[in-house]
Amino acid sequence: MAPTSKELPLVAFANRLPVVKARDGWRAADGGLVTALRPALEKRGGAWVGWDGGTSEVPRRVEDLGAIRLHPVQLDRKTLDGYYHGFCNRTLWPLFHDLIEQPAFNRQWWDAYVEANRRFAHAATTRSKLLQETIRWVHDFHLMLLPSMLRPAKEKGPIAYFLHTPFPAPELFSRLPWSKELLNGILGSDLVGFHTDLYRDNFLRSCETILEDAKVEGTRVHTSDGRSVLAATHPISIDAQEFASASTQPDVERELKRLRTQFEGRKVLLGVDRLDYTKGIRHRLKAVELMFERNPSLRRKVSLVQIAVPSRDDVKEYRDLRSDVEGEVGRINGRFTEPGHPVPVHYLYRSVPLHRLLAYYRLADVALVTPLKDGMNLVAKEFVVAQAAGSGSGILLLSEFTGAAQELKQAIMCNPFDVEGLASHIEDALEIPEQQRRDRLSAMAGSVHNHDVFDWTNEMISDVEGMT
Ligand code: GDG
Repeated sequence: MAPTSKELPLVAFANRLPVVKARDGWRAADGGLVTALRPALEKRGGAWVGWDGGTSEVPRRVEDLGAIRLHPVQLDRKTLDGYYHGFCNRTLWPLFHDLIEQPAFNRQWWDAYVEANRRFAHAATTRSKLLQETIRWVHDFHLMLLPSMLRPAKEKGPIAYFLHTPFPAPELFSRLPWSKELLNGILGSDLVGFHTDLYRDNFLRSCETILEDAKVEGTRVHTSDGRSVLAATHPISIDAQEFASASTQPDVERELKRLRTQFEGRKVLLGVDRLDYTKGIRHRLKAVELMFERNPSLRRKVSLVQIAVPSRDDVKEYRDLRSDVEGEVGRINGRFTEPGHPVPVHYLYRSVPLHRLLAYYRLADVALVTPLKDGMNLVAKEFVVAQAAGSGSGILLLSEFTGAAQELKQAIMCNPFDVEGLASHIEDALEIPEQQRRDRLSAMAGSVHNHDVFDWTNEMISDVEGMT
């Protein structure tokens, strides 16, 4: 679709506002979405609508977000519990990740989800600054009803929606008692974006089988109110140039030197994940245990560093996961640590600063990116870019059930459910000749540089621009 000559301002809608309160005041939050949208928001002018995190003092602007206006949405405790902790984290998240855990269905959570989406819509329709013509871009599974709630004000410009998680097959999605409502909510958009063709096709097949009054033709859905909605594949990426340049800064080099001394004489396997059951950490640890069990010689030669960023620890499944992971780490170290030698598994239950994360990326001989299901997985992209920038030759072991596997074809692909196979893949990865490792890495880093996060933003915007 050809862009119109007039560049419309952009209003982003996401669960959270892109700011955090630091000791010395408010600043922009770290995170892929802020990085992705900031240039377009700054260039076109724009605003961000998001939950205020429970504090009423969020400023309307923060210095490092330039002219971007912040529009906080307030949610009372009960609505937040039902909407976020309940429907988002305990219903949609497991359902959209192929039922790795069982989703819970609860009508009060659903009511709270509807109410929270209404509050976002209300925030947009009552603020005079947001009443001008804009591109409205709604993000993720938290706000699936919002596009249709924004639709009545159609003079305000086109609506885009992007789903950051997978979209499940219709056979799974239709188990949700509110599957119709969610599809109709998303179909309030003009453009619906997904990471992969599979997720896009699952969405289209769901529209076809679940909605009686919608007609699917190719990648378009014709709605009963006479509109045509485009479903498109636009895989998210990272700011590759910035990651590459940050990876060789003096603070990273210093940290890397320290880590190389610490792990001298050992090959390093690396896992970096939010502590989430979708990320396959339990299966990964079992595979590492099996590897040590059947290769006693590797016990002094290989270490696993697992960074597990605390996440959703108010949900039982996440607390259980933490205790399983910590039990498994304890068991492996108890079984395989040799007196006078370092432990085989270094487990960090925390978020590390970016320069340290980059040093770990550069240190690793093999990155274990083995989710059971993952919309994209940015760690995989960050790893190959950081390694290539530091002239490394690390191997990426990548689950075939990630969106990233559709792009990073030179990774060693694995099925993380197959623990024995995964152990064999790790053993084999440690033996890959250097030239082959370098060739694989440079092809993958090249593909991330060729399609970075700004391409993603521009493609979504240029698809939706002029669609009204
Ligand atoms: C959702 C979808 C999709 C991790 N540990 C540390 C740290 N991180 C940063 C990484 C990366 C980000 O967190 C994680 O992004 P992922 O894509 O891997 O995973 P989700 O959080 O599940 O994100 C996912 C994504 O949305 C985007 O659409 O790819 O599929 O689930 O950027 O670098 N950052 C720092 N310290 C850490 O310890 N500084």
